[in-house]
Amino acid sequence: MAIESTLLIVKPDGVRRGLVGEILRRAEAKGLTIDALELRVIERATAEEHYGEHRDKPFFSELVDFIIGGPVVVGKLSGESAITCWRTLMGPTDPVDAPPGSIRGDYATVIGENIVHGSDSPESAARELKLFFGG
Ligand code: D4T
Repeated sequence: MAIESTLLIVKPDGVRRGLVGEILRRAEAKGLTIDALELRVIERATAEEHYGEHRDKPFFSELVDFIIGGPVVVGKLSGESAITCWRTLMGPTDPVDAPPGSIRGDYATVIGENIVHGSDSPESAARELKLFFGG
């Protein structure tokens, strides 16, 4: 158990569908604190670095085009075990596997438009928070 911080992104599909308030409500209701929050359009170079681990995957260019294709909300969520708590609230990457009650389970059907992002480890969180908020 430890106080952690994690990167939240409400992806372009979540913003377009008017889900920002609902997603932030769920994070706050869980007990996580919003330490930073901003609406922005992600630059291509930032998106390519963020998704660097997927650079060789067949879906990489589609993934980058999608995440830069409209405004997103980026945020820093903090709290006890914030990384795991936020991943649990989001549900599994593929919405088909996501249980009702999770964000992806309630609002998404396809893996390419899965509404939200959350860092998957302390190392990823540190890297991603630096990339989006400068540390
Ligand atoms: P992100 O990073 O977007 O929150 O997703 P996850 O952390 O839950 O999952 P990931 O890194 O494995 O995938 C990143 C991103 O790529 C999309 N994706 C993934 C896709 O379009 N097709 C695929 O086959 C996979 C595995 C969805 C999320």
